[in-house]
Amino acid sequence: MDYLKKFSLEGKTALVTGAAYGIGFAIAEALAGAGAKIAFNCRGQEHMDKALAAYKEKGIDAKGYICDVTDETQVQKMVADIEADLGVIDILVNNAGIIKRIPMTEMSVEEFRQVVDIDLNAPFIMAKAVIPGMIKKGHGKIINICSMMSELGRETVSAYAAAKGGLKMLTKNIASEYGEYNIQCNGIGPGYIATPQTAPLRETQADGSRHPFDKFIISKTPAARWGDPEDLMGPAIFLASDASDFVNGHILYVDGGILAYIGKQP
Ligand code: NAP
Ligand code: GCO
Repeated sequence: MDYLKKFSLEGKTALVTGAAYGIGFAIAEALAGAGAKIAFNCRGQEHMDKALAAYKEKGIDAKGYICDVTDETQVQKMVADIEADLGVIDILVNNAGIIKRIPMTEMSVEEFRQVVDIDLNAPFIMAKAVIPGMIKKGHGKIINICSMMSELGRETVSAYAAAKGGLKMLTKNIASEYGEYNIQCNGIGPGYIATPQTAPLRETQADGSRHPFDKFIISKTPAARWGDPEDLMGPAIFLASDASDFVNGHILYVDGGILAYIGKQP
C-alpha cells in the first residue's frame, strides 16, 4: 500500500477561519497544495479583496466569505453556503484569533470577554456548525490553533492564556465526544511566529537595536529563531489528512523546542 497517499487531501473541502493573512493563509496554502478545495473567511471587504488577490497569485482558487466567527447566525449561514458551493466540510481549521496585551488589573471585563469570545467561544460555535455534516459524511478533521499560552503564562496576556488553555481542553473534549464518529480533533500549538499579531514584539528600536522581547524569544527557543507561518504547513497537512486518523485529542506544539527548554544557563 502506498502510505504516502494517506497525506493527500484530494477531493476534500477545507475551511480555514481568519485566513486572509498570517498563519491561516499559510495553512490554507498548504492544504490547497495537498489537494483540498479551500474556503476561508475574514471580517471585512478590504482584507477579503487583498486575500483573494494573494490566493490568486499563489494559483489557489480559494472561496472567501465575510463572516465574524463569534456570530452563530453568520457562522451557520457560511457553513451552509460552503456546503452549497464546495460540498460538505471535511476539514475545519479554527485559526481566527486575537490577543490583547494589557496587565490584568488594567484590563476591562469587556476586553477580557472579547478575547475569550473570539479565541474560545468561536471555535465552539464553528465546531458545532460543522460536526453534524461530518457525522453524516462519516469522517471529519478539526484543527484548533492553540498557543504556547495553552501551557504557559506571562505578563499581560491573561485573557489570551485563559482562552487558549480552554481551547486545548475543548480540543480534548471534541475528540472524546465525537471520536466514535470518526472525527479527529487535534490542536496545533505554534511557538512564536512572525506574523502581524507578533509584529509589535519584533519592532526595531529607535536606536536600531532589536526589540528586547525579540531577543528574549530567540534566547528561549532552542532553534534560536522565530517561526515562520510556513513552519506550520507540514503539521497542518498531517493533522488534516488520513495519515493522522488514529491521532485524536493531541496538541502538536510547533515551537522550535520552547516547551522542552529550561533556558540558557547563566
Ligand atoms: P493575525 O496575523 O493577527 O491574523 C488573525 C486572523 O484572524 C486574521 O485573518 C483576522 O482577520 C482573523 N480574525 C480575527 N478575529 C476574527 C473574527 N472575529 N472573525 C473572523 N476572523 C477573525 O494572527 P496570526 O499570528 O496569524 O494568528 C493566527 C492564529 O494563531 C490565532 O489564533 C493566534 O492566536 C494563533 N497563534 C499565533 C501565534 C504567533 O506567534 N503569531 C502563536 C501561537 C498561536 P480579519 O482581521 O481580516 O477579520
Ligand atoms: C505574546 C504572544 C504569544 C504568541 C503565541 C505564542 O504576546 O506572548 O503574542 O501569545 O502570539 O500565541 O504561542
